[in-house]
Amino acid sequence: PAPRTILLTGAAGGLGTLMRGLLPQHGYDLRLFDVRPVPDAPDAIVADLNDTAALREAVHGVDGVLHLAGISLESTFDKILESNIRGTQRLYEAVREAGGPRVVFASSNHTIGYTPRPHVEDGAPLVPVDTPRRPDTFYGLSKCFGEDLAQYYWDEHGIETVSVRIGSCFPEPTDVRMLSLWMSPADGARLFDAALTAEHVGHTVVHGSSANTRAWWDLTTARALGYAPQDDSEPYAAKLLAAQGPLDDTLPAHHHIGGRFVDDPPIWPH
Ligand code: NAI
Ligand code: 15L
Repeated sequence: PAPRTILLTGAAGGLGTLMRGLLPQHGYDLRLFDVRPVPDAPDAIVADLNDTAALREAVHGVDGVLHLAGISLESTFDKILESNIRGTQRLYEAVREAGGPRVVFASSNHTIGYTPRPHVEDGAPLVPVDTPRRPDTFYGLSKCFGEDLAQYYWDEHGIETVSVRIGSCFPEPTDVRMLSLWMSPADGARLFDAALTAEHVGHTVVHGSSANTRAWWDLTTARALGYAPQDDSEPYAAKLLAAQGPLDDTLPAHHHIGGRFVDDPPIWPH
């Protein structure tokens, strides 16, 4: 089939860089957008999400939008408001004006960060996708807003979105918590592809991770899109557990899904 053209916002970021490498293998042509220059990509649109003229140009003629741009850690409420809340609303307006290509929204585990981690090994159920939201930061709160914005644009304007609550998408898991939340970059590309191509998604919320042996959350809605994860963090487990020890529930950062975002969140540097 002919490559589908998608707008990739946040193309200069960590996940954007990984997806620039992987999504072309799934048949996508990428149009890149970021407020920072994108290395080796002279055609990238370098603009802020609040630049409505740039957004109009960016979404014109695309078959879908993979919306990764935004502040990806905790910050001041004002900065989060500008990039993640206003910026995402402006993107949806441009999408609506363009006739509604589907959006895949990079939501986060931090929408439910204050949920206690389930002891699945002792028989506790996996966390379902409709568990009540318990954001752990202004950052997590902005992702709750993004999911609600997506629902509203579906109900009001018929714009489809898959909100992917990403666990931790990095080349390798780097701590014990991540063994439960890791999404390998290759599985990330598989999930975004499924989210961009599944039929009749309306607004669907999915958990985004690999098929981890130590998973905390349920992947049913992701699999229903056709996502078939191929990776598992388990090969990294012995080394990480030997170095860091098991999670200790007396520590808030170990007891909750959001990890250190619940008490000592990493702060956006800019
Ligand atoms: P990142 O911080 O490396 O990349 C974000 C990119 O967005 C940056 O290149 C930045 O310049 C751009 N950006 C920020 N504000 C912008 C604005 N106002 N206008 C235009 N561009 C703007 O983050 P990463 O790790 O690549 O994450 C990508 C997305 O996925 C983020 O929305 C993040 O919240 C979300 N996410 C990522 C997870 C992960 O494990 N990497 C986990 C959960 C969610
Ligand atoms: C996120 O939402 C962040 O954007 C990412 O940098 C990681 O910290 C990830 O969550 C995580 O919880 O590991």
